[in-house]
Amino acid sequence: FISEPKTAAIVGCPFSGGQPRVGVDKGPIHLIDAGLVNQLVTLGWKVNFDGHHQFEDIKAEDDPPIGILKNPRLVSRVSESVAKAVTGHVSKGHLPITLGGDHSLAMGTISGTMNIHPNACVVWVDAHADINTAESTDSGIASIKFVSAQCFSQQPGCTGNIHGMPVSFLLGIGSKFSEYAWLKPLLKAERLVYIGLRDVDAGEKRILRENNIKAFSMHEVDKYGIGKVVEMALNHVNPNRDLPIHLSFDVDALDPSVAPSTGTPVRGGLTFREGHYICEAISETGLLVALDMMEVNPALADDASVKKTVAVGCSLVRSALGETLL
Ligand code: B3U
Ligand code: MN
Ligand code: MN
Repeated sequence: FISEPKTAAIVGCPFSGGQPRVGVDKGPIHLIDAGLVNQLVTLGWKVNFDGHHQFEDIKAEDDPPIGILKNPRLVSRVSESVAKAVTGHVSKGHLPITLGGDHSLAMGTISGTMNIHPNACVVWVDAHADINTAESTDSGIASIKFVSAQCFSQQPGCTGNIHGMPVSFLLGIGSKFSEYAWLKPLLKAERLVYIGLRDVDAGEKRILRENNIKAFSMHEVDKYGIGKVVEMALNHVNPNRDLPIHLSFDVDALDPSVAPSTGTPVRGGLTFREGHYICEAISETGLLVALDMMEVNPALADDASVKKTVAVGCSLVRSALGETLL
């Protein structure tokens, strides 16, 4: 699906409106400053990057919550513009690499991919399922208190943050909002698979069950090993290994010891190698058409932790683009 010469297009998205913590908008800047473009060139890719997206013209004049949704218009317009950019790159046979920014951006990236490849499958690597609806987003409060003390103390009421919801919007489940009319629910539940889950709200678990969505939590990673998990995941969404793959990687899927600088770290995550293995195995299929690297927040944790997180973000992207294949 990628034309020769192999070309990657960096979509830098300094955006934080889908969640409450400042700093995640600086993620893409740090990933680029760490030398990502040259690293990919060294791997033999042509790389197009003409600066980070400026969402200036999109700034919502006045953006009060719609029901429980926070920054609903801003998130919608930013994702819509990201969708256009991604569609443009994919239509040329280029591989868009979207650097977040918070994970609400995936409404844009996945819509953008599916506009060109409606049969694409999505591999969502994350500690979280990001599948809350406007109705279910409340269901996290009780568990957050215990699971993530940090989240609770910083943000009483971690609800209505759209970075916890992009998957439900892409699937077309839950309430519809006229502000999101551009977003066509092109994603089918059977073309979606998760790896790395370990902090899933009660309402989200119900949604996963009711929609028969395949998910490999950390429990399955422990039980089967990452090699088997990725094989089973691909067998589910891409049984004949002939469909394009969109990989949406939330850096918080990794253990906080590996990627500490992120908004909602959850202990017990993927090791450095497990994270890379996922990227390598998908690279090996030759079916990757779009990649997201999300939720790197350089404002959280000390300098050494930031460096570590940014470096691992770059390294995962390189693996997805074939670095470790001999
Ligand atoms: N499930 C919670 C918490 C969360 C989701 N994604 C992140 N945190 N990074 C929510 O807000 O929906
Ligand atoms: Mn996420
Ligand atoms: Mn997450």
